[in-house]
Amino acid sequence: MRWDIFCQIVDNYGDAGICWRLARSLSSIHGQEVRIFCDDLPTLNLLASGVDPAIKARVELLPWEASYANARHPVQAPDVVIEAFGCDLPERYLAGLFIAAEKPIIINLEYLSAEPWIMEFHGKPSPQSHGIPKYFYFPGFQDEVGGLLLDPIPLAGELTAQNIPEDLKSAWSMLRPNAKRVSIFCYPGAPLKKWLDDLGALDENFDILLAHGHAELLDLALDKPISLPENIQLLSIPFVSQDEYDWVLSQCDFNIVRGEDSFIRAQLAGKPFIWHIYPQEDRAHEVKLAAFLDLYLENTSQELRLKIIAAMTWDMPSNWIDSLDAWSGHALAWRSHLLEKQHDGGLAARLLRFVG
Ligand code: TRH
Repeated sequence: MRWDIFCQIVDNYGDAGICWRLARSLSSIHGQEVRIFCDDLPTLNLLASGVDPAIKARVELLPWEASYANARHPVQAPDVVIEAFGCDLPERYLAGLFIAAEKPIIINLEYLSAEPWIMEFHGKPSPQSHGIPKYFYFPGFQDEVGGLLLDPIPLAGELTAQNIPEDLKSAWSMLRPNAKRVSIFCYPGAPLKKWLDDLGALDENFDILLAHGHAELLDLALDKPISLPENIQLLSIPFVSQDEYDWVLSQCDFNIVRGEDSFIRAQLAGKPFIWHIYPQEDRAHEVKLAAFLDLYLENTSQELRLKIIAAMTWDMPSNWIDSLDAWSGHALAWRSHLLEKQHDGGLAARLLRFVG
């Protein structure tokens, strides 16, 4: 089938990240013909840049305006149109669909959530005055919902440890063999300085890999170097491609992630992590985090459960780090559980069945 994915970048990288991951799964694993129309092509290209050229060549990455041409070629209406995160389709594109002989199916791809209410809303029609069929599609963890974007499923960390991506060689050459490795990709507002100070009071070495732009969060780039204890080494890494970032997650002992794509990647990496969930004004993110923790911690001991909840809500590491080994074991078990639950191929495969 032919798919058009519409991606409007609200802020950050998540919108492009999700669209790219979905497009590559549909094309390279399921043999679909996919185009992405995006209002910020450079960001999309950046995320997709590290991938095997054969995979990239299978997906057309196009500017938003390129979709207008469809108005002149209604015959070329695709089979499926995806509105990522409810973005509005361009009027001129929609006009082309109105006069197309065969109407596509429109999918409103929603934000990921672990909340149980999505089970009731997933797959429901969203009737439109123009009559083209449109449905809500909710990604999620439960069997009844739209699944998770799994591809490419990362290999276990030790298998890929030698394949250091070019962009990361310099940072990797600074890593200390006796240090725990932590990656940080979070939103402004996280109590990072206090968190690192607390880590610094522990009797262990930590190498901290700061994602692009995060040195600024610590004022490092402003020539106001913060002083940290010697057991902490801060290393900034550049913005790398999506595959390379996935690799970083699999090579660390602990990750701080955010948004929804890096959140799933941290789980597939099989490592303990803090999910710095996208903060919303009405505090809806707290409900979302609690819903995820209910699933994630279902089979853990009460002690580990309390420690992980503390860590995820930014309690200081000294209060939970003694559970890191147990958490590492849990993270691996959770990875296996996720892959088992999504053995049907996850989001891309479920979406194909849904529209098929
Ligand atoms: O960038 P984000 O904060 O995106 C967010 C979320 O999607 C959020 O739900 C949404 O409401 C908001 O955007 C508008 O976090 P996320 O989802 O983890 O996406 C980051 C993407 O960037 C992910 O695909 C990984 C990728 N990435 C790289 O490719 N290279 C890098 O160096 C880094 C740090 C990330």
